[in-house]
Amino acid sequence: MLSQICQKIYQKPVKECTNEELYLALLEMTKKLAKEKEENKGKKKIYYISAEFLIGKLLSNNLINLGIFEEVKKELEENGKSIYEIEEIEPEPSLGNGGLGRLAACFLDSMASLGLNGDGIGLNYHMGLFKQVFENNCQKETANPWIENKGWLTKTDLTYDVSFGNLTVKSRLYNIDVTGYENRTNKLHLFDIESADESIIEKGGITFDKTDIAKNLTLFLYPDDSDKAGNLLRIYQQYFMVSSGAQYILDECRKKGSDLHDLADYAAIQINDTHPSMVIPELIRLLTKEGIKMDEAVEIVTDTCAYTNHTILAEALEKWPLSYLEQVVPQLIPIIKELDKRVRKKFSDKSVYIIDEADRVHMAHMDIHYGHSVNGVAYLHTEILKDTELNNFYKIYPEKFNNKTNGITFRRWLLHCNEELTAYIEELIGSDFKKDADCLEKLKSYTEDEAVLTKILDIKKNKKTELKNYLKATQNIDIDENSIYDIQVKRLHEYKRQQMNALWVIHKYFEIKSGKLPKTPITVIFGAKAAPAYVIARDIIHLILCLQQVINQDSEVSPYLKVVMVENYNVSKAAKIIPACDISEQISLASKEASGTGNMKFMLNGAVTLGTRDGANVEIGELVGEENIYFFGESSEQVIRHYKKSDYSAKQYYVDDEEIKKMVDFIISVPVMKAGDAESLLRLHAELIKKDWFMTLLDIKDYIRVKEIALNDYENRMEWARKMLVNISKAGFFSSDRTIAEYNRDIWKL
Ligand code: 26V
Repeated sequence: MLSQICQKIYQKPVKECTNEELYLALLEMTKKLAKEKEENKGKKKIYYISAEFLIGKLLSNNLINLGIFEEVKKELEENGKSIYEIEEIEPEPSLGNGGLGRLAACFLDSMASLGLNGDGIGLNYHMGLFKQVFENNCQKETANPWIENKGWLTKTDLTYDVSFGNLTVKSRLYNIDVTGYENRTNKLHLFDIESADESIIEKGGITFDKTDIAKNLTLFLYPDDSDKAGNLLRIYQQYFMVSSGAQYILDECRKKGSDLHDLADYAAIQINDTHPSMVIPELIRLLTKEGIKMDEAVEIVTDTCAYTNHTILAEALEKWPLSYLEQVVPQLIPIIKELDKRVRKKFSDKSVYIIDEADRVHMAHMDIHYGHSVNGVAYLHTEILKDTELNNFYKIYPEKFNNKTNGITFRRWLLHCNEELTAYIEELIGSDFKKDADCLEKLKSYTEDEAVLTKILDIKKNKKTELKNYLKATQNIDIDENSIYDIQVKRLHEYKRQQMNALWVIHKYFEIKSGKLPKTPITVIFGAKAAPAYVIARDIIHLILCLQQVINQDSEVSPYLKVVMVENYNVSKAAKIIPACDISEQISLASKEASGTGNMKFMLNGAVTLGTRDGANVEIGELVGEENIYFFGESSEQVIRHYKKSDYSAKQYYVDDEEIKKMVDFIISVPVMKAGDAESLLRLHAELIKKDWFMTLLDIKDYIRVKEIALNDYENRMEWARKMLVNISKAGFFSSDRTIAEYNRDIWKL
């Protein structure tokens, strides 16, 4: 197939083509095949509207979903070419920050794979999330362009006007095909502003005039919002997305025969966190413009929209000052005020008002009152929403609340990233698990089979060697494939507690220095980006990079302990790192991680979790059993109590415990200060002692204790392999196919 295309485009055989030429040929071929599977049947469609779709590279995934990956790989091999080298050419679209955006991408894959009529709606950021480089042991941000003349994006003729208080802009629709696994093709609709101008970005960097909306609107994902101009720009982006999306949805439904009174029979709109919340007042505005009365418009929109909450962190729940909204979207103000008035008329409890006493608009409150469903993303998370954070809403609308535990697409996070494990699983239990993830349970019957356990260990070893080679080639770091790979990769946030893992590294360093050597060497691997304006997060990255330098250069310690901070952690790096992991670090402060999805990817690839009873870790624990997971630390109830009583004092732990004091003080010790920047290290040191809002010192001792048990257990290779196999066999529940089937059953009803 490929050879014909190469002949046609380049008039030469595959073996004479460059990798770049082959990439473009495969791109064209894939797009054509995807188009043939395009369907738009079914009266009702789910529109998943989200500010982020962290889709990552698409080539291999599309080939897998179209069922031609093996064939193409073979044809390339026969011509002396490698699909793995070709996929490196594809630029990576980083249209998301982390879990929330990657979840949206997994959901699109599952909707198409289940044959659901479902599209994504978002923004066509030209740069996406910044590219991270390390300089002087610090994170530096650079621009990350991904759009090329020839790529996955298809420009359409569809344009809309979007009006703001001070200007009207033209939005244009671009599409990306979403191929389902041996199923239909759906679409990701990305809106862009016609007048975007990349030349306003400072060369190589990520700074630009934040006030020049007509030029900057879609340049970056979540530009720095540490100042007013940044916040206003976010509101511009959000409204641009929802207004374009709402016009598109209404047009499409009308074309299918809707008279708009029956919109909810044609459209289900899932609001992914509060970033798209303005879609509610915008739809009401558009419907009333069409002559529908306010009461009915409110009812129609409520029946159509549903809201997913992805965090309980108060600082992450969006509350826009009314004055900002008045400036950017004055046309929505009468509607938002009317919605708030209706709430005030019905309820006396001020905590459920949309506009608070400080004249801030609580976006989530609007979603809950004027959507028909509110869901959390893991069992524990939903319970906490109901019991504490959103309890006042739960009391009003118990029937709206439901849980949808997150999931991941096995096509990317097993079939694509771990072909060897996939092939072996297929050899053992057949290929049904690719479409019905629960079939992985069949692996349970092999937990006593030493040949199978040995093979599982062999595959892991191969993946570890591949990662070793990759890190050598990309960062010139040497690690030992025979060491234990202990991995924490995710966004950098204090609540995720990378700083606790760093303190553990310090603890191990002391042990080794004092002659207490680990039986098997340990490689601690981190990967994380910090939001540019998040100072303490940057300080934590700085500390890890300093530890990497100090420890790896210490010949007494480095044969037993290594630290690696992977540069520019993103989706394609995740695909290389996750299959190589032995111990999966999921150590957030209990109650703070809504779900986590990395935890699921690691488990599926045979890593054993070391974690707190937080987010979906709780469900992982229930599935695999206590003997196949390492839990530590205080429970979410205990943590919530500490916050309520304000009785946690980091200082007390620091003063009372010699060992803790020694670990924390190492941050400002001579060798670390020599490797790094004193201001940053002193700030982090002080933060840990004086504030430590996410209670690192509360759990550090138990973390050290339980991690030691895990490291010891690793020595019994067969026992460990059994744990790995149990984890893989129980991962089926975390397929996003299951999650999406539940959304459809309970919320969308397609
Ligand atoms: C956003 C922000 C922005 C301002 C600074 C602090 C802060 C802290 C957290 C967030 C997270 C926003 C929402 C989010 O990404 N949630 C993630 O969603 C994943 C998919 O449901 C879930 O697995 C993660 O646990 C959750 O953190």
